[in-house]
Amino acid sequence: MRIEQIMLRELRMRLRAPFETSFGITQDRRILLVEVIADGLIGWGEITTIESPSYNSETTDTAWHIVSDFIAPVVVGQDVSAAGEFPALINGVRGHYMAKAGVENALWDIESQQKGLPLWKLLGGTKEEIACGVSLGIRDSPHALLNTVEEELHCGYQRIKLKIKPGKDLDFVRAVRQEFPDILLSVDANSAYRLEDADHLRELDKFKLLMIEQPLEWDDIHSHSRLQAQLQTAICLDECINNERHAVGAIESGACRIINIKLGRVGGHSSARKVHDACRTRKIPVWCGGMLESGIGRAHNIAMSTLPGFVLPGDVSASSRYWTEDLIEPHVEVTSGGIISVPKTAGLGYTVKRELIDRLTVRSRTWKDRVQVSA
Ligand code: OSB
Ligand code: MG
Repeated sequence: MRIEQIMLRELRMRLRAPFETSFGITQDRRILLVEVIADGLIGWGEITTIESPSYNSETTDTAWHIVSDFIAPVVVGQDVSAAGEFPALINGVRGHYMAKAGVENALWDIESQQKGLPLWKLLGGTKEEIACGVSLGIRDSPHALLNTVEEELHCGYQRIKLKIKPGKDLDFVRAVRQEFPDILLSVDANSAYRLEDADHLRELDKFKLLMIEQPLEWDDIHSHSRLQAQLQTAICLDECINNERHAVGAIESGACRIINIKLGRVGGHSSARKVHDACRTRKIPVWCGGMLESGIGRAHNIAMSTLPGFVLPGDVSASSRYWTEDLIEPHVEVTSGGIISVPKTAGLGYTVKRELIDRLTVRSRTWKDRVQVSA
């Protein structure tokens, strides 16, 4: 596979509703897409950074910088026999997992087209349907939250995840649990608590939660192991896990019983597979997290979710929950049973709407062999 051209674009897309987490409110997304041409085929990837360094340390602008100055110039013109060789090409770039993932995943799209296989089959996926949940942003009142939960359950979603933060936690979870005693329910704190809050977090043990996602600091596996020892509820790590080593360390130190795999956060499909395999060997269930992606990131998430260790419903939801018009066709739809059917065609399995993408693009940069042709 000879990498002939890389195009990086930034799009502006407005979510249908603002999304509030412990670190802030998001509605206007700055989405980065990567389009790679190799052997005459076109592959797409999405860089799943958010706009500020408040989920992890990457942002839309750091990713733009790293791809522009350290990834695209090194990678364009290179010959690789498979997408899995991409990480070795950029071995010298520390961190910046999401920036790397956007480029690597475009190569996986190309390799799957070349082999005439759906991407999920190339990755080793085994499932033709994936189970879906939703992640609900923080609401003003428990009452407002109950209404949303009811709507999402009506749509068929199999698991409800509530974003929480100090002051907006126990009352909200209690209200939902009282109204819906038997649903699969979890919470996600996005690092809003400290180990000293253990007594407070133990109150959550009353609500039969499937998991508490990333309660403590984004880079602190050790404190999670101290907290897990004091909780009945399973901790799920999100922010802390960037690669297989982190996953193994977290599992062996008892820091979590579940892991959320995000393709961007772990640096792309190669690393995601390794994290998945490490968890599976150790009987740790995994599920696919989301980053308010466009359809391109979502299509990659769907492919990854077909691997056999993805046994819990993911934050992979219908296009219409996020966007009035998504970047792919058909839009991702979820059945009344809370399932997405995995596409059967070669590659990503969705058509990329190039005209719409052009319309939403606010800046782009192209690398062709070793020469940058436009800015
Ligand atoms: O922690 O899972 C998270 C969105 C942005 C940043 C972090 C997270 C999230 C979500 C949304 O929970 C998941 C989605 O629906 O895409
Ligand atoms: Mg999370």
